[in-house]
Amino acid sequence: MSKTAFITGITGQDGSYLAELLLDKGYEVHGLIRRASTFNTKRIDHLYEDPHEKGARLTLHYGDLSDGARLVTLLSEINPDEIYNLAAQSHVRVSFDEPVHTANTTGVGTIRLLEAVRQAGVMPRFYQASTSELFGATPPPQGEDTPMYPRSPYGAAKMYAYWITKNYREAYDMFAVNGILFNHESPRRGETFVTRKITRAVAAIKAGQQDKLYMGNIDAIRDWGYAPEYAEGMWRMLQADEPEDFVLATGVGYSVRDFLQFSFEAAGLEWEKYVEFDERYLRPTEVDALMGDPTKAHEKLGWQAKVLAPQLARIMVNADLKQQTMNGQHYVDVPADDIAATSTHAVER
Ligand code: NAP
Ligand code: G4F
Repeated sequence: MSKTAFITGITGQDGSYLAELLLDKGYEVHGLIRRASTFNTKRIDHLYEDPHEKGARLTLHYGDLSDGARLVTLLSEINPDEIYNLAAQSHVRVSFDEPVHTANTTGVGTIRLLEAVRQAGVMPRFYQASTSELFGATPPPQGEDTPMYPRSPYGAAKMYAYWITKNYREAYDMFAVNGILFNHESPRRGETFVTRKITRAVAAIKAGQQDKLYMGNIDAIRDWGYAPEYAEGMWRMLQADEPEDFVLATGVGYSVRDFLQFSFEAAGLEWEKYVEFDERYLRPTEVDALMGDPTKAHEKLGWQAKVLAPQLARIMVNADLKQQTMNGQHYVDVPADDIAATSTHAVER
């Protein structure tokens, strides 16, 4: 019997890789998508199957984490074996601009989904997309037992989601787990996160379409891994014998400055010639350094990150260069992200 999974955030970076993984494993996959005035399914278009075709295993449903009634209806209909709650307003800088919206989706959205599970009377295993942002001001290395000190409305909202997931595990005996994931990136990464902002700029500079890249705090340290590997880790957490929380990380930290160097080098460029500071990209409170301790995931799940930041930068630069040379046409591994490469997008953060 094939399993059925329900993924919120299926149109995001992680959702697209997770959907691929589960379909490859023979799952029937249901995804929650938001109604938008333009198409927002670019990252999963290559997975789309005509629902009229017999045996189609990917189904998309309109809905939103702000609409609890809709979640109850969907879960009653789908009766999933596994739920992956990946949906969120996931941008830390934007969360300072939209703190209430972030709390409502990233935080309270999680309890809506957990309550929908109870009200629908279904018994799925539940994965919550928790984050290294929970550790915030606590210095590295950070592991499952490290004290948490979030430093943004996003981090605080995820803190609520983290604890309510634990609480439902303890209160209702649910198989509900937190994956505490450190930063993970890919050619499908949202264009305003720092790695993708850099690799897109490198491609645009190389193509002569851009001459400057404006950045905020380039001394920040992050533990950057490769997103497809992290999707595998999420799945493994739900296959474990017991529900437990796990850190996924590479265990190695690099600065944003390092990532600039790796990325520009990959295109034969010197970053110092192009990068300038713009205070608009600073955050009111910054998380200075994140570097995870993935020992538990290695020992209990057999999970280990293989791609580190230098290789990751090359993968992403090559994909963005390729997208440039394809002149905007569809490129197989980068499902048609917005290819208007520029660092000056009006609301870029
Ligand atoms: P992402 O690319 O920003 O994707 C976020 C997804 O959430 C998108 O599918 C988005 O839909 C959806 N979404 C946003 N608000 C929603 C709402 N109100 N109702 C329903 N769906 C909504 O994020 P990601 O990088 O894939 O990350 C996945 C999850 O892991 C997020 O919860 C993030 O906070 C967490 N996380 C990420 C990292 C990382 O380094 N990537 C690390 C730790 C934790 P649209 O496409 O319509 O916008
Ligand atoms: O790429 P970032 O925006 O990611 P951040 O804030 O670490 O958050 C990401 O990872 C979290 C896991 O730790 C996730 F939970 C969250 O959803 C998201 O995926 O910024 C990384 C660092 C920050 O210190 C930021 O201040 O890069 C610094 N930075 C410097 N200049 C910049 C810029 N960040 C952005 N986005 N844009 C800049 O120009």
